[in-house]
Amino acid sequence: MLTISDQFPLFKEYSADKVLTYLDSAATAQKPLSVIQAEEQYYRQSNANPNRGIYELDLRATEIHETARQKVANFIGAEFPEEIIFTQNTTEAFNLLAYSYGMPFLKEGNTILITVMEHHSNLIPWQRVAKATGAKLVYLYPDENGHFSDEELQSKICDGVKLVSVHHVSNVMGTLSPIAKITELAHQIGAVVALDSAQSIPHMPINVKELDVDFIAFSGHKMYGPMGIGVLYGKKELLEKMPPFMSGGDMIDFVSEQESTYAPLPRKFESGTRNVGAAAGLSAAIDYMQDLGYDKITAHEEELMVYAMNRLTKLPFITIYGTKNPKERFGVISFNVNEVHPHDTATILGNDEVAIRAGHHCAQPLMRFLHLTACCRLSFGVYNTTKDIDTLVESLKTVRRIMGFES
Ligand code: C6P
Repeated sequence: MLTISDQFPLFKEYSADKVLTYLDSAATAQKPLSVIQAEEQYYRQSNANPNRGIYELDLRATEIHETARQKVANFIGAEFPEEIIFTQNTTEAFNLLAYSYGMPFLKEGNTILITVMEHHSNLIPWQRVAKATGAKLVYLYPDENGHFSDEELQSKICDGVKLVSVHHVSNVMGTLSPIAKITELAHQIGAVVALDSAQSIPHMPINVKELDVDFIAFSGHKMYGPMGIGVLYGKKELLEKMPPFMSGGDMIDFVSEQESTYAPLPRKFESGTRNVGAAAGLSAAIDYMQDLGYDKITAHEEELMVYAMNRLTKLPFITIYGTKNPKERFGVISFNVNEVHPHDTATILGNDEVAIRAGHHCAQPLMRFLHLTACCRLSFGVYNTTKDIDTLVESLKTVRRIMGFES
């Protein structure tokens, strides 16, 4: 088991007299010192508007931005750095995809296929594309454990489907989607596949070649990097034929009064001043994860998941949503304290300095599918230990007591 919380300044600096039990890393991860320092160092030593000036400082800023792009490309096994488009976050990545691929290339008679487990950022943009183009938005439904049957996949990934956009790991159920089967079936019928890796990249290695997906989206802030930077990876031949999303400065080649031509990849999709400080932080986050090694990260998180499931399933007043097999869950456990509103649970835990999330988790169709209005969710990062789970369990017992139950 890793014990590395001292590499994360927030745990020391949060309070002089309180100990934080942070179990909300699926919302955003805490940052190691090296990430904080990389962003600070950029602003102290290299801050300029990249791709504009031809003086030393500007060349430094441009180099930091492009080095980060190359680092992301290597990290996820992309062939070309220009296949990496920097966005603000996963949400912007999906909007880019919806506006630059969905709007121009989909039409009436086409189907967009997603799952009922998607985060709203991989759902609302497709609703808008469907409304604007006349394409149909169709859903894959899982069983109660979050698994999709072969029959469901085979019957829905059929003629007419042009785009399949699915989660890699669900932010509520914690389960892995059957992405190999999905890409195999989708590519057989010429559909493109987009993968939401926001909740997988903090926990498992991602290789775009092995996954054979056409697009991948993720956020820097969930993988120990800063807020304000995310990634859309796309296969070069697809990105090349897509029109720009946002337009304005830096994404152009030649501009006349009525017409413009656009810059080559990746700048066609990166208009306006870029977040170079966040790119520096993201580079440092990738270094941090690589130094730690995914082998250690996955072993640590598996141990935590086994421990947490074991302790939680022994509490008679807890209902867990989705599979109880810890080997099938990554990073998150969604649950409720029986007969207690999830916001009451989260508030009482918060009073004990135990930070979890309660609500619909930006997945309202999934909540309805599970016959819930809301639930609690705990989620792990590399800094959590079994002690955090023990603290949570004690605090859950307090919830029951305060709400007037004996156990
Ligand atoms: N989920 C959670 O607490 P952004 O906000 O753009 O960085 O990430 C959006 C997003 C997309 N897909 C998945 C699977 C996600 O979990 C998230 C973010 C956070 O579950 C905040 S709502």
